[in-house]
Amino acid sequence: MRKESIPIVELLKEAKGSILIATHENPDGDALGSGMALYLFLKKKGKEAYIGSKDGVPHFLNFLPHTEEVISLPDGRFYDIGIVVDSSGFFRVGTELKVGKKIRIDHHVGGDFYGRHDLIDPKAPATASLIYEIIKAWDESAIDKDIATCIYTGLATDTGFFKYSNTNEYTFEVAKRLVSFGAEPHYVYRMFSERESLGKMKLISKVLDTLTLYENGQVAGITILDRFFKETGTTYEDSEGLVNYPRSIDGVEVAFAIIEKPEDGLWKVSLRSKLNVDVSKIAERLGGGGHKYASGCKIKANSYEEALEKLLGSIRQQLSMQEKAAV
Ligand SMILES: [Mn+2]
Repeated sequence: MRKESIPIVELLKEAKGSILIATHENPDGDALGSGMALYLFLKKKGKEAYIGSKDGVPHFLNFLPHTEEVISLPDGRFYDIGIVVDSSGFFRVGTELKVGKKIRIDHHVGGDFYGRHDLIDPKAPATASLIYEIIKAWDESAIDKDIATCIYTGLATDTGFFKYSNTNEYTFEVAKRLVSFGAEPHYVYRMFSERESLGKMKLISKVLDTLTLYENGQVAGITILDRFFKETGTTYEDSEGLVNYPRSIDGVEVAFAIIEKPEDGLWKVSLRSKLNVDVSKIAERLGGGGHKYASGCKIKANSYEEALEKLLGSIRQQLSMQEKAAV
């Protein structure tokens, strides 16, 4: 458990002006859960706080309390303090923001640093657990059912509901506290995981048809073409989490999903590792980033084949480097 003082707490306690909390584009459970929890807490403390997301609130997170208050970014306003959560930098917001002081709260390795008020801990299971530490260091008694639900959602979703390697004693300690403050594990699971549309199921069916193994079965990938969304009446946010299907295959070490984004002229890649391969290195070589077990990048390419070849090239490089290091 964290013992040292947290500089961001002192800064926020003294803050007089407006504070914008921004999530990364296409927010996941940790980004929005963390952001909402900090937003609700700061408002409770009498601060002029706002929360914004470039892509609004996805369907699978619209059960979080007060999400109707999320601002669609950019909104053209100036904020005295900007806090980006669960992101390796403000560029991950996906749009330009006008903010005075910049602060980052995150658990990704590397990324941009804005000064001593940043709170970055790659050992934290989720950004949500860092938000919990901030609130605990300030006034834990302010955690009500709504705030607990938001933090719990970040922690639960980033750990695959307490299955991934970032699940440890500390993860459960925080989860236990949150449940004691009113978070309901079964409710969060049901709302997050069991409200899929028929279209999403049809999308999964199409996507699983593309499943391919590479490198003697060590690598598995799926492809999500833009037309799949159109044919099934789904949208980009429905692709969230599909990369877990290739990862679940026996013998696979690296899983990826490659998603066509024609409006941006690029291919978005999500990477997952099962045990030993560091997929953050694979993503970094292609201009992206992340953690050892989960990372992502965007590839500019003229064709699917070109994008796939670039991706596989970086994957092969990582596999052979790690094989050599293991000898
Ligand atoms: Mn996260």
